[in-house]
Amino acid sequence: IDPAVKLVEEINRLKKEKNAVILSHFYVDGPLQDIADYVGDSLGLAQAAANTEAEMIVFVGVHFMAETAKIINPNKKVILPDLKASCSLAESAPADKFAAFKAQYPDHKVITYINATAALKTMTDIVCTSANAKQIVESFPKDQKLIFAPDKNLGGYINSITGREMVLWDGACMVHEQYSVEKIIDLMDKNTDAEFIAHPECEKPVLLLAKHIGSTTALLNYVQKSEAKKFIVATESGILHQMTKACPDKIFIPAPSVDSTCGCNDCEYMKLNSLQKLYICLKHELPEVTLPADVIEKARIPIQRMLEISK
Ligand code: CIZ
Repeated sequence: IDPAVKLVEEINRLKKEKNAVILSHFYVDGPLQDIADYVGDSLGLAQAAANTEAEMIVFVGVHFMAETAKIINPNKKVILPDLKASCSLAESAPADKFAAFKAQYPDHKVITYINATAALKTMTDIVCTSANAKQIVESFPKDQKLIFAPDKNLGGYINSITGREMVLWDGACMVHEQYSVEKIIDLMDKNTDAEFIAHPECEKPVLLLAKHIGSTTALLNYVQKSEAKKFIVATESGILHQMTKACPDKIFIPAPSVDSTCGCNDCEYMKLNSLQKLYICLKHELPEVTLPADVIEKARIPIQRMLEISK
């Protein structure tokens, strides 16, 4: 890219020229959140994708999110800045292995966390996000047997608050599995005025320490409501950008990981996005997310069911 190119200006110009909408996830870097038409969590972004009148969707997040936007909008062009922006949760549940797993439970319905491939969604009764997982699970009668995939930590947490005994697929998010209980306790001891808040993708010992557990949107709402002035936050560090914007006078400390040298609070896939890549992607309308028509047709059903329930 010519260093003289003013990226933000150019991105905004191209977006207008091409009638595109930019949807950014809470976990991408601050400037990529600030340039978006809509910034949010997977549920909000799926809703925004369902409601947009733009001709092209630029998804600044990870691949499964762009796939979801494509499934909802099969006739629109959906592009994302880096096709390699994957998700450890989505990768943890390959479709063939999941099909064999599901076959062992023929009388179970399948709830799939949105952090999954389109192929997995074709084998699903309903999709959920962390913002609506409890509501989606409770939309089934109590005696309905359920499989929850792919996040065992979120599934286990929902089991614990609903009293259900969903069968859990053995998947996890590599960012949320990295937190160190010992270091969090140490940090809490040193910051007794701070509240520790955590995302339900964290492991149970971490969740047991938390004053509040919730999706990114729920955590963001919580820090605005709480009287506390300081928070230790156990989720991907991108959300701190919105928290700081919403509460400039409060202090947000990223929860420490087991290996503090690895920058584990960052999702390496989310962080593949950059303003440069966004500019190139908009300019050349590449890379594009495409899916076979039969996958779109089958995967749309459980996503639409979720959107109906979450209106
Ligand atoms: O649902 C999402 O977007 C994710 C990955 C986390 C959250 O809680 O928002």
